[in-house]
Amino acid sequence: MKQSKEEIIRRRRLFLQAAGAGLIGLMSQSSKSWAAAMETLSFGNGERELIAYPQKRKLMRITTRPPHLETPFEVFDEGVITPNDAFFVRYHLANFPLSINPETYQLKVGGNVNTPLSLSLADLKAMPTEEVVAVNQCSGNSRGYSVPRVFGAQLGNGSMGNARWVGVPVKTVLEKAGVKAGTVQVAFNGLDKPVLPSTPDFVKTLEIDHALNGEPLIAWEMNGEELPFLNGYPIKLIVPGYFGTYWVKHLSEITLLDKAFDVHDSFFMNTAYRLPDNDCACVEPATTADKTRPIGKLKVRSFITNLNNQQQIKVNETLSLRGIAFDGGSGIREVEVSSDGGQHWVKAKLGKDLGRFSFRAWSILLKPSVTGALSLMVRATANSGEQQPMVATWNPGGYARNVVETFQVNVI
Ligand SMILES: Nc1nc2c(c(=O)[nH]1)N[C@H]1C(S)=C(S)[C@@H](COP(=O)(O)O)O[C@H]1N2
Ligand SMILES: [Mo]
Repeated sequence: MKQSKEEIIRRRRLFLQAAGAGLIGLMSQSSKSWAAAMETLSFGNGERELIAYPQKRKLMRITTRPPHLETPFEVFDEGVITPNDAFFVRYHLANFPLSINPETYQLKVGGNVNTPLSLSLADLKAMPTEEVVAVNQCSGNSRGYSVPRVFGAQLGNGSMGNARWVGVPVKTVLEKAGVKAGTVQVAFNGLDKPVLPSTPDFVKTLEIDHALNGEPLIAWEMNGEELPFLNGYPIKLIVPGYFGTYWVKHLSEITLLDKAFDVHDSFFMNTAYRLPDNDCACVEPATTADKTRPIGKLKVRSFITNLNNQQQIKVNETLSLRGIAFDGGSGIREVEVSSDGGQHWVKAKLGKDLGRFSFRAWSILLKPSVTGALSLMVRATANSGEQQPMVATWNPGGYARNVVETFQVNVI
């Protein structure tokens, strides 16, 4: 039965009240954590409570205010598309919206344009749409594995996800507004606000050529449904191939700039989310870089998804391994597995290609012939030629980790 508009709005309010109440309820529950379901990551203080937020199944709670939830790694074995209710959640500012009315929502486009626009959701949805399957990965995904350890949320490998997004290209909207000559960057802002005036707002910028290249989308649909509230309802910026920090949620304002943002304008471009400006984007552990640049494209990565660390497997029995690989948009050329510390590599079979920005499934059959501890390594090579490094590089933010992963199993 089709719901009336009023019913939809009422339900949304109810959900939002539930979200608000949920947050308060959860905060007062921390002393009861002994009773909670837990998941443990393999680094110090890696115990995480599993908590269900509105529209979400139980996810690993990193922080409560603002909510920061990680996807338990088993989810990535369910398929190459990450289900909406299992998709990770990240916010920087505690003052994020708890109530959004889709009827009155407006996206403002202004700055260096011929015609400033104020677009409703209906206006956006009336434009020609595009669809892309793309990975959203937090820059700090896997930060908890940095050695020596670094400041910031101690994330395991679950601050990433892959979804099918539908929306209108940023290019279409900018062209409708009319990009004035001399535009160099485009700034994207969402509805969330700092709690204190001294905290900077979360604003991200793209270079104008990137904003106009047809890839970034303003999306309202995720895996065939409207965006989950905590993933940026009702619209978010999708930047295929780029780290999640650019994927601005609850997108409300686009501003075309005739000069680049400086440090006073955008803390989140000019101070946070920067990498050492050199080829490896790395420095000697526990040092800082003289020069940095904003983080950009995803680096090539791969994981085994159907093995737990220290799992027991049987000698002389065929083991079917499977997993995922992805990169910053050239697509995956090859995935290889090694069971001898990286001396020999066997090519895995690649699964269906859902596009160059998507997770790519892979699988391989292995038959261990001796008992004892076994290290399995997985390494991906992208079409660009980029390959995962065998040794982890280090940077002060613990960003963009992509070392070849090693999985320890016991052959019995
Ligand atoms: N409005 C807003 N958008 C945001 C952020 C934020 O704090 N506020 N965080 C960014 C970061 S760092 C990440 S990793 C992604 C996470 O997207 P998700 O919560 O939908 O998984 O959102 C990005 N977009
Ligand atoms: Mo992030």
